[in-house]
Amino acid sequence: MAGLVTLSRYVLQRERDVEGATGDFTLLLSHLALAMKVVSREVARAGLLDAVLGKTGDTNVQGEQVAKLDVLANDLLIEVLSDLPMVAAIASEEEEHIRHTRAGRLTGKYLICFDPLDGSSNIDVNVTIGTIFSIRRRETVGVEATPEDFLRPGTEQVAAGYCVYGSSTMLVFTTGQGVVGFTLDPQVGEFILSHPEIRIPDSCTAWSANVGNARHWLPGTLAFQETVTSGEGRYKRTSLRYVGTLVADFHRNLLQGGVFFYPGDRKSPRGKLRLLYEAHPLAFVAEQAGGKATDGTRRIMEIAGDGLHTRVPLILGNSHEVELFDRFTAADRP
Ligand code: AHM
Ligand code: MG
Repeated sequence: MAGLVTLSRYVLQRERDVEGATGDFTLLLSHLALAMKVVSREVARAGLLDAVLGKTGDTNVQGEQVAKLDVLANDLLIEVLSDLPMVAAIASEEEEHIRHTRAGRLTGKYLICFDPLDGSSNIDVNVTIGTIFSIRRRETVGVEATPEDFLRPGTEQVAAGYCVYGSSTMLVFTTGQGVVGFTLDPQVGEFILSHPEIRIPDSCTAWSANVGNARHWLPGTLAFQETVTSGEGRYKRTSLRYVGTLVADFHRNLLQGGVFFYPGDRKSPRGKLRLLYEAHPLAFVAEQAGGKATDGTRRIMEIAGDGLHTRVPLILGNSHEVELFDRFTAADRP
């Protein structure tokens, strides 16, 4: 594909190569992209509008304070997806239960999970935030989807990705054939192909973890930290980089090489991050870029959730460091 490749052109082209494709997936992805463009616009002017910045005063199902931008992004995504006949139901970080769509509740073949605004604690201070999404096909078309339809391994995802609202807005996703990245041209209003084939470099440029939790970490995690900060071998030029927005930390490590970990520890044995709309989608992207994702023991993609908001320890990044983490922490396992 020569010249300027927009997201729609790219997906349409890809769909043409798939036998029996109906165009549904193209439509779905372009609507998701539309919602993320609107979120990007709202994020860009967050400091200017009272309606966008700050907390709503509510707490969500995780017991966390809900930011106005969380709600705005959540409502927007639900609204955009609800009229698509190919989408049956939605699971969101901000919704306790699944939401059936208006148009596709019976006939829709896709289930969508998302974290509408990842990195909520960074909204009010103008630091990079993101949206994460995961698309899976359901087996039970013809009836309303149930929560159990969502509690399936990540290997059943047909596509997943994220949008990072940074110094520019970028959409990165996989459909199981590698990872591509599109950068939003705000003047044109289109996502333009900027990263045709993303592979995670096999070097540990950065390690990312909330070291504020180190007092709760188990011995293996501490030993791993010691290795990546040793300044020896592979770690001569390794820096600590932690934004506190999973999407931003992952995005940097994906492009430059590195490892992110939010492990299980003494205080939170299941870690902090959520399986369905944080770990599964980013694990899919990481693997498709040549990296890995585990919970310290198991491949994230093979884990099926036991609840919509199940938390899971997450070790994510280039294969070398993820494997090393798992070896170091093997003795910590019960
Ligand atoms: P959120 O989806 O409510 O924003 O929470 C998830 C975020 C991740 O983006 C980030 O990796 C992590 O929480 C940061 O947690 P901590 O502040 O404990 O370091
Ligand atoms: Mg969030």
